[in-house]
Amino acid sequence: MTVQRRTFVAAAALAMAGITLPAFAAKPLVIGFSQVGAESEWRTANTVSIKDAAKKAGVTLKFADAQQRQENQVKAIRSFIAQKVDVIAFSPVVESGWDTVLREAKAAKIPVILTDRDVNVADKSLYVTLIGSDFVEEGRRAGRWLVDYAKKQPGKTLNIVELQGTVGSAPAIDRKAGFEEVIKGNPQLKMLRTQTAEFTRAKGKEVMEAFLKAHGKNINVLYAHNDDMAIGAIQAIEEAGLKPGKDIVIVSVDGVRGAFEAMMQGKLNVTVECNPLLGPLLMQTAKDVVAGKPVQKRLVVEERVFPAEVAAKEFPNRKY
Ligand code: GYE
Repeated sequence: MTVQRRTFVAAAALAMAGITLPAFAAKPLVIGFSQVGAESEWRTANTVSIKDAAKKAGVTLKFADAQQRQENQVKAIRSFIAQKVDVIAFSPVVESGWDTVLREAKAAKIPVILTDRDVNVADKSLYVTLIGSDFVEEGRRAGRWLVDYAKKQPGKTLNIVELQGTVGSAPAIDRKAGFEEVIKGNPQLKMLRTQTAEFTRAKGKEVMEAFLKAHGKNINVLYAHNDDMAIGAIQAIEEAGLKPGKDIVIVSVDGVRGAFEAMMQGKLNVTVECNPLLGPLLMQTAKDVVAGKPVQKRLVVEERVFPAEVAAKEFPNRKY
């Protein structure tokens, strides 16, 4: 007899005797979660949200940090399969290269939920759903803010430098595409340089230093795919003797506390929100999937744009 069957028989016998088993006798749901890493304030908030939500939902969470490396994520997923977890969830560091390992999960009949970032697989049945933001829209929002800003100074050309996120990651690809779509054909907006800084402060500073060395005062705008890279770049701009937020207008994405602090100091002009608090929705979705309930293929979270003018008012409400 299987353990579950034995539990059932025992519970049935007790029920007949008028005794019900306490709720904690039910087997807790086990989720294996492979996180990208700890590259940004956003990521830290995302990890805290997932761990807290698991605790609150009575879910056993097996958490693995991939340190921004796909091979570590593949290893973690294989180990979750070997451990026969109920659900595998992960935030894929890059979009491509997932077919094989996801087929292995499917063969083991373990449902896969994507959080935050998308994968590029031909067979969409390899995952149940993707919970996260619309990164193309975030890029468009950043672009629209800049188009409006440019309108206020007609005739002036604005030279842009761009700090991209991790090469091959969904947010880097999509935020670039959304931004380009909006600024395309605008005679005032010119892309001078674009390069990855891997979503980190240290790299943001380093790459901005190189941009400044090459183009100096010709740079009018910085578009950073996340706040951390913008914050690193702010340091580089200050060290070069320029005023971030004034000499160089800065547009970034995420809306973390660090960005609000920078806006309140007048060093960052706008941040496009990206919500990292995906934990509660992940737990609920995992429970629904295991219970056999239908879930939507795409669950998108609500987000806003925060220009510097509203930073001080909004700061106390920020949860990450
Ligand atoms: O914007 C960035 C993080 O995937 C949305 O990853 C996430 C991005 C986020 O490193 O700060």
